[in-house]
Amino acid sequence: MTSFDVYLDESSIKDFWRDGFVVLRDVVDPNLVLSMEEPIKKAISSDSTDLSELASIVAPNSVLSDPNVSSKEGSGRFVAGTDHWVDNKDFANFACTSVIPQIVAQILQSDSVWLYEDSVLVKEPNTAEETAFHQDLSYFHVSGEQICTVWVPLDFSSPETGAIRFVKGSHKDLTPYRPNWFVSDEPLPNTVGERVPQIPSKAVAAPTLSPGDLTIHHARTLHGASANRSADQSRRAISIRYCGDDARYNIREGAPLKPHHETVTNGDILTHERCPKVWP
Ligand SMILES: O=C(O)CCC(=O)C(=O)O
Repeated sequence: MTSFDVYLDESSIKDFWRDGFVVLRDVVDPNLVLSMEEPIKKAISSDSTDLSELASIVAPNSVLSDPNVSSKEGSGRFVAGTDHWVDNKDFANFACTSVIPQIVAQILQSDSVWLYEDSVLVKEPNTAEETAFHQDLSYFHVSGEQICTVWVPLDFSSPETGAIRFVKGSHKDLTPYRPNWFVSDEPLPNTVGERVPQIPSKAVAAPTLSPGDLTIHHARTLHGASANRSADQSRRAISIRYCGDDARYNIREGAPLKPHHETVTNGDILTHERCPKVWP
């Protein structure tokens, strides 16, 4: 049996499967998290996408530009990019060899864990854009129960500064929701499913987090993030998406494809160099 460096208590695993997300405090060395400051700075100054102008979670596929999405008031930008791990060793180590994969193995109750994607998501001070409620699964070309996203903040994040927020228990709703433009609830064209409904504020949990803390949410959990109203504090985060034993490729109509998705067959397990096994 594989042994872990960080053991989670049963209650964290129960919280995840009951609520569709879990908050884990002080589980990653804050120095490791803050060591990603420079790599993030470089990443967002080179190939990233300004979501204020191009509302795209999957930046490499520019089919997502939406003329209906306009920049709202606020001088800050919401900047994002994906798949930095592919050619940056800091991001690769963070996603593949840090304690995060073994934490995910425990939460997903999975013998093995595969990396699906990483994302950098920065809301500069005074960013007016909220991240619209969405369900990650609808963007992913995989199916299964053991699929999740880990959200790791580099800054103190609260509802005033762009904290991630979750619709408690929404992973139990099996309705497939259409992916949206990420800063707008307008669905992506040619996608299938229902539109994400209006979410009553009482259904939403928005934990306050510090570097060293992280959240993990199920791929069906509806979630979004608030605007960053701080005048001087960024909200920088790395999101890493992982799959467990039961995940299989499932190409979703209309959802943006990465090049390697052209070579996979529905029902295949994720043994592809662009979806490396990261645990054990
Ligand atoms: O950081 C954000 O604004 C949203 C993050 C998110 O939706 C995700 O990582 O799945």
